[in-house]
Amino acid sequence: MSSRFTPDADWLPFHPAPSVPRFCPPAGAVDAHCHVFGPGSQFPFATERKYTPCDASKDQLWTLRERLGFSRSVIVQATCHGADNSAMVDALRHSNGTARGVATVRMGTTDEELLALHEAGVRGVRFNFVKRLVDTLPHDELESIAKRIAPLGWHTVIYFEAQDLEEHRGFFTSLPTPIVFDHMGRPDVSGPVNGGAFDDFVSLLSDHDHMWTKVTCPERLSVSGPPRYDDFVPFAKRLVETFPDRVLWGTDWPHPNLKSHMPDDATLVDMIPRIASSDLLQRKLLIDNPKTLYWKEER
Ligand code: 0GY
Repeated sequence: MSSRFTPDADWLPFHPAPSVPRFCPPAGAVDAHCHVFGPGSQFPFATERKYTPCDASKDQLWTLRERLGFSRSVIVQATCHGADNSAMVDALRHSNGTARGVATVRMGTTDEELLALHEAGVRGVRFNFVKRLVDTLPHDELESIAKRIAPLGWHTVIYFEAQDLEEHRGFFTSLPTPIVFDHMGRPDVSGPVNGGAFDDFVSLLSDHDHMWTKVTCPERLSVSGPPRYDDFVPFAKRLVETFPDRVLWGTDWPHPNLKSHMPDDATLVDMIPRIASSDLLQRKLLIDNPKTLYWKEER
């Protein structure tokens, strides 16, 4: 069935045939940040969305995962689906326990709906402060959502941009759950890795041991660009080495909103040994840490 949605004119589709990475992830490795889009014919995109993507189905995600050498996925609700988590939940339900999810929840979400999300494999909510993606909800609404999901043992995933840290810092520190920041808090990786604005993000994590970060998105953050994304490396490496038990890695497939290039996903996997240089760091990043948040029952 063809989608009734036409992707934005400047939308770059994901790489059609990624290479096999040179780096071989350890058995049980988790891609802890990826999305599914639609298919739009089955799971319509939200009316309030800020972009219309191409379809990127669960089956395409599983194919990519196998090609890259990963065993498990964490599917993060993307803003193009608003608070309708059906596509993500459908993927979880068809994953045979190999995927967990992060949902978008609203004030109107009932307790029964939260329990159904949990039963499907959701283990977190996502709060998004990136203005080009969403009309952000007020802090007090988000706070009451966080209070409701805390008893389920969930965490809060936060997507914000580095220049907005001061505005939201008090809110972040007030939340009652573990917090996971997307994409290292989106630093300017053309700036200094030590002694500049990035220190503020590092201090936030140093001061709060319930805060975690994803060391993701060289393809989004790098100024020096593909295929090596050299400028991204020292930032991710600093976080992996400073907070080895509080970092997660993911592909960000199918890479929403990239306007300059679309990565071969294997080049992203090949960055792992450059940011996590020992077997131990790689094991924590790819297996132990995601287990702590998403497959707690196995810890
Ligand atoms: C990402 C990044 C982006 C988009 C979304 O939910 C989303 O729409 O997350 C972005 O455009 O920076 O994490 O995939």
